Amino acid sequence: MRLAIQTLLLPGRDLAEQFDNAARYGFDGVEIAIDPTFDLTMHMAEVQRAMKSSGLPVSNLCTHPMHDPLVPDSNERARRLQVLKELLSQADELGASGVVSVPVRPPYQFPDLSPWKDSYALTYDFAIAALTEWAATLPSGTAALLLEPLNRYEAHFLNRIGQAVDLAQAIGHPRVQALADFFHMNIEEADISAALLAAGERLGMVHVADNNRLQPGRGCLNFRPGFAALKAIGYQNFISIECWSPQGPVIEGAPDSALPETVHFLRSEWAGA
Ligand code: LER
Ligand code: MN
Repeated sequence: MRLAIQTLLLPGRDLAEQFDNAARYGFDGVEIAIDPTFDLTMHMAEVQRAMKSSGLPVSNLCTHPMHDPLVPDSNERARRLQVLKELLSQADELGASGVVSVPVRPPYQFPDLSPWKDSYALTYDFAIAALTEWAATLPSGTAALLLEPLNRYEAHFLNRIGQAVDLAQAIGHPRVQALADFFHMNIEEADISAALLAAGERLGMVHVADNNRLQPGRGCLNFRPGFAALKAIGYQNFISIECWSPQGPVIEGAPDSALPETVHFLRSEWAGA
């Protein structure tokens, strides 16, 4: 098991301190969150220095709603698709496995054109067309676009892993995969392990939080069935901690004691799965 944690959850005055803390807590990698306050292009050298001094790799890059590509305005959509392409190149440069992407979420939603096509079918067909065309223009590299389903309160398109896997399969490019976030799955899936088993090789990345979106071990989610499924499909990539409260990213307790506890908890759940 390789455990990562998002930068938004790590204490530290700069990236070097954050990466050092992640290493000290027992993590194997760091997921870099890109948002309006953090422009990766301006921080590439700093990330590389932090990786070197801590010895930790970057597991993947996490995007923000400002990166969701399938917006109605065609110029803005082209710009966002270009940004995603550049982020994939930066992920490759850092040795990271991929870039998280939510194709579309509120306030954007495709119209309901029933009985011809409802909103979901229209979005699905458009996503296949737009992302297939986009994937064909990728320069060589290996980092994947990681399609992330969110729960129904955050998105209307892609709520379950099977839907992201179907979309990835329809696009049919090796650099387009699905991401499984246990917090969203706990709301939307009938059976977390069955969904992971069905995803198989199309699963490119995993996010974890407990049912209340605090760090694993601080809620009532049983991680073992899902971890057993990850073992069964031979999942090798990182499992990354992503915790949120309604006010923003959160770790319950003092990170210096709470995060090593989380690492210990997840490793023992994995061992027992
Ligand atoms: C949002 O809830 C989420 O899970 C992120 O990984 C993507 O923005
Ligand atoms: Mn997530």
